[in-house]
Amino acid sequence: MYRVARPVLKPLTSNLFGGFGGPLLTLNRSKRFYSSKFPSEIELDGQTFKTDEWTNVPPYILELTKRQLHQDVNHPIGILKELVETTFKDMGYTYYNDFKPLVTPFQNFDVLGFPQDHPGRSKSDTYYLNKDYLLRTHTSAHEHECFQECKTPGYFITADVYRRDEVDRTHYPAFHQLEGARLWSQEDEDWELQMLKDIAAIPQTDIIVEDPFRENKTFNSENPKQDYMTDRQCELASLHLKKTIEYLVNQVFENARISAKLAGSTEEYLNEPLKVRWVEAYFPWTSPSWEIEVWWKGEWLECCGCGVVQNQVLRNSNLGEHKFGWAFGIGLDRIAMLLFGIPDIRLFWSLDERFKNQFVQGRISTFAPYSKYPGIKRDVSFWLPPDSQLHVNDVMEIIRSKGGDLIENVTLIDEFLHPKTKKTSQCYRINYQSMDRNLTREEINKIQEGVEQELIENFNVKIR
Ligand code: FA5
Ligand code: MG
Repeated sequence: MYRVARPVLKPLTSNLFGGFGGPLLTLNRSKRFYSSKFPSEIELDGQTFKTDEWTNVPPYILELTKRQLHQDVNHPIGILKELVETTFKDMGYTYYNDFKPLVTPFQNFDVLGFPQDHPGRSKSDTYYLNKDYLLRTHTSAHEHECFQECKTPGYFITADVYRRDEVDRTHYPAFHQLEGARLWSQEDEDWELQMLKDIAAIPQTDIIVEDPFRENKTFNSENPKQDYMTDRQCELASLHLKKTIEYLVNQVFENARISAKLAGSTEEYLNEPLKVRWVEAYFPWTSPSWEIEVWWKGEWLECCGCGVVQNQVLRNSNLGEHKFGWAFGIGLDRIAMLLFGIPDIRLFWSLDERFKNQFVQGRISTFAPYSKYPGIKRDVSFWLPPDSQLHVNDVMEIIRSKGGDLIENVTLIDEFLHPKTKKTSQCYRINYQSMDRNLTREEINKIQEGVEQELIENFNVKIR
């Protein structure tokens, strides 16, 4: 989501956008929406926050902040995190796992150079407790403090992150990221020798790498080197970054392969060499920047954004003029879905013993579905008032708030503008399905009524 600034004034079209987050109806933040329902104070981690016109974090999201799945060594997310940490043991990294999800807009956006009008800052994309506090949307929110505090050449951060987003099999409003970073100093006379040594220390892999941006093609006018670095510094930092991520990806996916084979799987992909490719990207706090994609079971999977850290971030962290290095942020949930064969991202949050008992520390095992319960499909259709502030993510949120994890996915299936009245009509299809039991018509009817009521009260829609 932070790779490209999304268009700001997008007419509502069907919900078929790639990337993370639906279309934006408007970014007008002066108008209040969906905030009348919040109490005057909310509590998180024993702290009290006065709500204001920015408040949009519902109680069920605050509950999720207590789960800390990455700290559970017997949970797929925790197992994956440990696998990465073990991989980089003794290679100069400090591990941070305890950062609380509450951060300031300064930490999440300002210090990283997000422009004021970046869509990521809006209430439609981010959960705010109030104008001064939000739930971090990425682990990069802690780069600033880690750069200040870290005593080793590099660090890794694992944490839960939160985004208002679509509702489907691969999107959940809470997920996990692992951030890595590493620095060198221009003041170190032997910086080049040190970097070459550090690069050589990363174990070789058999992974097939497609990278049109290697060595002397590391940067260009579209994806530039920063002026304060020499060409060589930028090239070597980029090479160390890419080799580090390739090694990480290799260890994770090779481990998954070994486990799958041990479990008796004979699928064809298990014998193909692992393949990755690098594509150019943009993040406000790195330059040059890339993303890595992994070829897995016939598809390119985007799993990590990265780049050479912008000097301004390091200077803001009191590191002076002469440090340089890289950072990356990898999403853990989608990788864990592939590794453990987990078909729906909701399952990570399941408290059902039949889920939890399948996983143990240090092992990548394949999830055995305990049942497949039938789903129920329902539509919600309504007319929007003419100057509506309703964002697709607001509808998603209301449905998620009312239906919880019974919501398998939600799609905007129809939308049109009435030529005479100039009113817009929208229809959302909700698929209800439980991971662990059968649903009753009565409970679904109750949720549907609740969703409609909420839409009427908060957005003045007319149900059709
Ligand atoms: C970021 O969040 C940047 N902070 C990454 C970064 C760090 C860049 C350091 C440069 C330097 P992005 O929004 O693309 O970037 O998310 C990174 C990864 O998180 C994605 O590749 C994806 O694997 C995962 N991810 C993003 N959104 C979701 C989501 N809604 N559900 C599950 N995984 C997600
Ligand atoms: Mg991305």
